[in-house]
Amino acid sequence: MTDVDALAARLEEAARNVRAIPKLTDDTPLDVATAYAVQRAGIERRRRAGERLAGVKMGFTSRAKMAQMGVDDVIWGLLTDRMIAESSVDVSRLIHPRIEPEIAYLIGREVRSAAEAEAAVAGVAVGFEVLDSRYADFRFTLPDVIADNASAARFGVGTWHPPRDVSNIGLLLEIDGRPVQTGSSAAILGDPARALRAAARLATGAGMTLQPGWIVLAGAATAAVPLPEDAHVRVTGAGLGSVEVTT
Ligand code: OOG
Ligand code: MG
Repeated sequence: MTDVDALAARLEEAARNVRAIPKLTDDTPLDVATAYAVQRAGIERRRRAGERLAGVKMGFTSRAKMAQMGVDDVIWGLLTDRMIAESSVDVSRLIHPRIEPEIAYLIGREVRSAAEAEAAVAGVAVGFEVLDSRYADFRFTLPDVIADNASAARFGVGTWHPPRDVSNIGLLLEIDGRPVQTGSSAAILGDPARALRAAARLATGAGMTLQPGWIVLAGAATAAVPLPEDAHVRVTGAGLGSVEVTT
């Protein structure tokens, strides 16, 4: 039997030491179900250390991301309160951080099924996600990235707006005033609401429910870009305003 907790511990140590490790599948065959068990074990370790669940992130919901990372299945991971970046991110604590624009949903009440997801939304916002694969060279197989909580590291959201159609929001990622990525939320499964429903379905399938106050990141519509030191990043969503973060 695969020692899922030992694999979760390897990933946790890589993050703590700010040092990339070889991908798990280099020495341990992993199927998708076992990879999610490793992810869950990592989250349990964080909870034991006092972190609280703050939401769900979807990954590889756009072609741009699938193509960038060479992975072509939608995945999910869990967000905790310790990952929330208010206005700055300390990149010295990260291995090789990247940043990407996100569409974020605020959950207003418990979601017991995918069908309930949209009606439970209390707000929508533009956001960003800072990814930091714990694997060398940011390279992995599908089970590896699942075990690594979908590369989740930090995230932030802008001002919440009342629920609205976000199926075609123009997205702009700027670093130090230079546009580095542009896209549309339509790239996210055709409509980020599909990613939201998938998050609800995956959570219930795993014996969890989306909780009031949780945030769902629908997945990036563009490729992620390296997040350098001393950078000022702005993500703008047409009609949703901007969110800024410095490093
Ligand atoms: C995995 C995370 C993918 C997204 O929005 O597609 C993701 C990675 O790219 O390392 O967060
Ligand atoms: Mg993302």
